[in-house]
Amino acid sequence: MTTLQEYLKECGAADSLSALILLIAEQAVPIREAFISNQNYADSKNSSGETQAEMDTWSDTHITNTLAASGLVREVASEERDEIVHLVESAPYSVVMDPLDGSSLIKVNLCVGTIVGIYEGSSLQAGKNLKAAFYMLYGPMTTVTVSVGKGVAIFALDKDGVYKMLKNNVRIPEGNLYGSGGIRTEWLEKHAKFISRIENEGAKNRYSGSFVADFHQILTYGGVYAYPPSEKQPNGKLRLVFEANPIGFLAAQAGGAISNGVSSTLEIVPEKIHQRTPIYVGSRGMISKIESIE
Ligand code: AHM
Ligand code: MG
Repeated sequence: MTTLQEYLKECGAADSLSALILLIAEQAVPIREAFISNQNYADSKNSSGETQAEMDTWSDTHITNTLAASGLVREVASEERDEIVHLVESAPYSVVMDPLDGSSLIKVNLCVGTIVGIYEGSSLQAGKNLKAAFYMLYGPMTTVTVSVGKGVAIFALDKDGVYKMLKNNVRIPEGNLYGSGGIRTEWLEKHAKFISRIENEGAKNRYSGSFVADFHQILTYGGVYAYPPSEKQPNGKLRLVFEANPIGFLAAQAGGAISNGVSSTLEIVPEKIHQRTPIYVGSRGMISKIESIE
């Protein structure tokens, strides 16, 4: 069975890029081990004003320290830090990350994950410029879903600590699942129309509260994950740099798409690190439908 390391080589990824992906993916082991002693919320808030879970800060510190020691990274932009962390100025890569996505689900032992994007050069670039994007999922298995611009592949960590391929050439089927964040009574008309249209066409609701896990379901079965805008949050809840861009890159590489409801978020050059964006990500048909509604 092809290992993650072999796959990256087959894709023609630069050795330094492969080394960086493997290094971050290996951190799934200590992150998993840390869940048991970091079950609670911390007394701190992140830059978006959300209360941090102990695992948010633990994973952020752990991965950032690992990247600092690697010598491969110029900048780290993390959902859990106000500012970009500057490491080695001459290093080739910048890492953007949500160190622990879905952290409200830790207490209930549902699936959460780590989302990562890697750019050459600086961290504030359009998502279409990503050199690699991947996420680790801490579910019944520990998996990595990865793209270096040559499609998408999924790997599972075995008992010897090696990622072995589960699936190559992943394509998002059109599918019929949807998961939408926000509160129904606060949805704007366009989003409400979209959801009622797809429900009338037979779409079934599945939403866990972990973007990365919900996206993985959409990647597998097809459909759409949405976190829409509202009057109170005109740009929705999720962040362009750490969440939309890496996941959108993977969706596009799997034949799907990501949109803010009007156009692709992969084209947007971020103006600030914690910029939010409405998100619709999934199969192409679903994204065309939301974009076609006035
Ligand atoms: P997090 O990065 O702090 O975990 O927040 C983002 C999460 C997403 O994983 C998830 O889809 C969404 O927020 C859930 O929000 P809500 O509880 O409003 O549905
Ligand atoms: Mg998140």
